[in-house]
Amino acid sequence: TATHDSPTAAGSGDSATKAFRASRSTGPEVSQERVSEVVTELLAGIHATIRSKKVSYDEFQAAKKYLIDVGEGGEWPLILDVFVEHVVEDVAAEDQEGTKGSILGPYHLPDQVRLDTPATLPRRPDEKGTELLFAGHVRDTEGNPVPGAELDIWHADDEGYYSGFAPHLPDGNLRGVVVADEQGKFDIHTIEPSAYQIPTDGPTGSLIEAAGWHPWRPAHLHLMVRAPGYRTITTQLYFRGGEWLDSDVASATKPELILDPVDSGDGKHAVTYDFTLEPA
Ligand code: MBD
Ligand code: FE
Repeated sequence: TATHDSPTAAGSGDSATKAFRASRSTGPEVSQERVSEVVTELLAGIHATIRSKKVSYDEFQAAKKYLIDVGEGGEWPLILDVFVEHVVEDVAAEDQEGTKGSILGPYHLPDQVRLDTPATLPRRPDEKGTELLFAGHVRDTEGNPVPGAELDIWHADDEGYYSGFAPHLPDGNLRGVVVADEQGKFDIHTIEPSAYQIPTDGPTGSLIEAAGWHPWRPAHLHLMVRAPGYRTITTQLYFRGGEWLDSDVASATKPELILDPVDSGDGKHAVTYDFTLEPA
């Protein structure tokens, strides 16, 4: 039983929309040719579905209402990251070496506290969850250490909520930018997150329910690993045996990204994972 009001879909949607707008003050230059080519094919896909599924006027108007609701609920970042981003990531990964990437998702926030290793992510005095020591090295594709690499890490708490997107959590909770040492080594103390459930009281949740799908992502850590001169890796790490690993609603798991923590005897978990960065 929760000791606080549950975050609402509209509240976290608004926060995600604001965070996204703030991260994108200028867009890329896109040529007229590119806009025409991509949008023409996108529309052709929609037209083909209407024909093959014989979509009715009622269904078309219901879809229009639904898309209006997605915008009003602030859920464009959520629904696009859940159902579309994994394919954009697949395409980007075609020419990416080193550690596998995964989707960014809607809940990254910039400018979190910088911490030298060994680091403990900001947490409440009574933070629930199994303690996790997450350690490893950042190296380049030749195996050389990347001194001072930054590990920008953020994850949900033991109830599956993200700070910045749930009003009962302090700003910056379970978020930080950890700076690796001269050997590229990092030690991060945190807690294991719980699985994440898409809010059921907003448009993304109502689509999932209407279609008879499930709203869950397996428990995960989000990371961006970066260093000057290297291509930034955006990825997520999952937990062996975790529920929903084989049916992530966001289709963002990869076998190479599953951690296997061991019990360090005192009820705490420990795991190592090494990152490989390719030259920019
Ligand atoms: C998440 O926590 C997440 O990582 C993604 C990709 C989408 C919704 C919520
Ligand atoms: Fe997430």
